[in-house]
Amino acid sequence: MFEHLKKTDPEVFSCVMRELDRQERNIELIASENFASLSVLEAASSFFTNKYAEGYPGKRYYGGCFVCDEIENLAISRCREIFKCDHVNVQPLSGTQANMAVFFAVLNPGDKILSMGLPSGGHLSHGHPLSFSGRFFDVVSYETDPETGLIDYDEVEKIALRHRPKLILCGASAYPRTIDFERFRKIADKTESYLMADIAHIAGLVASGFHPSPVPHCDFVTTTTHKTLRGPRAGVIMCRREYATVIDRMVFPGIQGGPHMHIIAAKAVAFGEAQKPEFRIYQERILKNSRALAQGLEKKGFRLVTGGTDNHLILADLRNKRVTGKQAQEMLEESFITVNKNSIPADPEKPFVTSGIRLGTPAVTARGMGEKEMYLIADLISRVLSSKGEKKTVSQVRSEVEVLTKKFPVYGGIK
Ligand code: DSN
Repeated sequence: MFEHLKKTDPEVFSCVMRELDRQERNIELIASENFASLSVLEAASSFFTNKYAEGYPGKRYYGGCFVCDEIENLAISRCREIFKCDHVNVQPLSGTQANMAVFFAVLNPGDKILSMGLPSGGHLSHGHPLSFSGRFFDVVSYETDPETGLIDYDEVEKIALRHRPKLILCGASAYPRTIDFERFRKIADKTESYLMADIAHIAGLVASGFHPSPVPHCDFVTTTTHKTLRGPRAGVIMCRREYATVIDRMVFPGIQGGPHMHIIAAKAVAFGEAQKPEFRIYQERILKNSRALAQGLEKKGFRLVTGGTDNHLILADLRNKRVTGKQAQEMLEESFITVNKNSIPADPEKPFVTSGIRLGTPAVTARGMGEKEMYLIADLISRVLSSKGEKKTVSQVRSEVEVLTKKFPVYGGIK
């Protein structure tokens, strides 16, 4: 593989191979990451890279688009079958672009949005002041309960009634529990707001029926395709039929130019994989592993926000371990375990430091690890953090990580 790159650009080839080595060697616990299949990777690096296809199937602004039409229609129809939605736009380049397209399609600058705050597990593109979403719109946030870490739906309703937002956004990037989309719909009906769900993290669970679907309740659903869904790095918008035209017009020509047809081809592959029975088994294993990792950590004295998990991710509050999220991330990285620091509800630390780490099981599950390995990983994490990253422990854990990851190769040693 990569024999041409090796010859023509050894510098880039070396980076590509060292990144592969890192992914094979480390225990990957970043909840938003995954390992796409080789078929997804092949489609993503295919000849569609060369093609401009501005417009939509059957109505393009360039010649030579008949195969592009076929692949985009295939991605659309597979996605519609999986999520049972009226309309799908598969052109967003990322989750943030998908969110931007929905906001710009139905809101005017200055309109009010109600969304989960970043410290509670919301996302930058849901209204953070430094993101376009916070700059163009008037954002009101709801936070999770500081004690339980759970969404307080009565409180969300009170805030919504007080502010009467034009759009309510549910969905999060660090919320370990099931989201009650039906309850959000009831709130949105009381305030006559649009309801939008961003299911980037849980899309794979929704696709396989392990998390209730927002589709029957929401006007708009956005997602990325590379997290639990295990596809290429990109976004998708689903919406009710009546919004199809405004959404499509806002994606192109509103905020994007030519769609990345190679990535749309890879989305079609990923959606095809998500329709197979093995995908459901994979999602079930993600959940079992997440519960096992949570139990393993609790046994080692870790406090988990919300007391556990219903999905693929865990949020650990490290205050009783006397390390910050930043320190923990760095010590674990030294030990070949990749996590990300994460704010916890009512976090006393700044967002760049934080008091927590977020851990997820999609990637370790994709390489075949099971519950036994999750208990082992909890033990490795505990040893590194208890030793405060002491050199001898880190070196011992590194060797144990290497033994473990060699037993579960990601891409079967391709070179
Ligand atoms: N940055 C992603 C995450 O890690 O959750 C969300 O887009």
